[in-house]
Amino acid sequence: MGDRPHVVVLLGAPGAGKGTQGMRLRARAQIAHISTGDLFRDAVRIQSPAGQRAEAYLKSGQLVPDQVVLQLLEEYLVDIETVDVCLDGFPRTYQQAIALEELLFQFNLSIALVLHLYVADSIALERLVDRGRPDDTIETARHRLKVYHAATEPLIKHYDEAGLLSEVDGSGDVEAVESRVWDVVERALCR
Ligand code: B4P
Repeated sequence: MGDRPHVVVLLGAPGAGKGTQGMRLRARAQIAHISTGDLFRDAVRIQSPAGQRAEAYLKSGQLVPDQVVLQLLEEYLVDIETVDVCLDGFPRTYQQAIALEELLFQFNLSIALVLHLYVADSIALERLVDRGRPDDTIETARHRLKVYHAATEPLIKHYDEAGLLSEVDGSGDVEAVESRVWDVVERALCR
């Protein structure tokens, strides 16, 4: 790939710490951080058409339909041509993974690393409930974990078979996780 920008995908359950570590990576590696969760929360706040379509899904802990996710993402992915990018919370379904591969192909890019941040459900639930965002009630958080296991977890095997997967333990304090994440990213991006 020569000097082409790198694409890093952060995969993990809700509460695994993808957002937390994505922000740290942005600061540490001068890498663009695109969080689909953040994009949707902003879209809901300003009540854009995508936000109006996504609102009920976010509230109930369902995945936003693939078509809406892809429409929203398209305008943000223009950056991908020029800088290294960390995708946080995308892809979350097999269809999204295929759409991402097609998009990267158009830009002559490919995924450098899929980092699976894993934690036990009990830890994820505790973190989410402690955070207390509107979609962090115990019922919604449990449902989001269920959706994760059904729709997103199969991507781990998909990326493992593609030789792109690295597993990182997301338990412990934020700094300890950051250091494990950095070890893997540093190697993948040859920093
Ligand atoms: P996201 O915004 O992606 O939310 P998340 O999975 O809950 O968060 P994350 O894993 O990033 O946890 P965080 O670091 O914040 O998605 C929200 C919703 O958006 C989804 O349910 C879905 O409806 C929709 N959506 C998003 N992307 C989509 C897509 N591609 N397709 C369809 N729908 C989509 O950490 C959680 C808490 O733990 C924080 O309070 C943090 O401070 C704490 N924490 C983190 N690391 C810690 C550590 N090491 N120790 C202690 N606490 C820690």
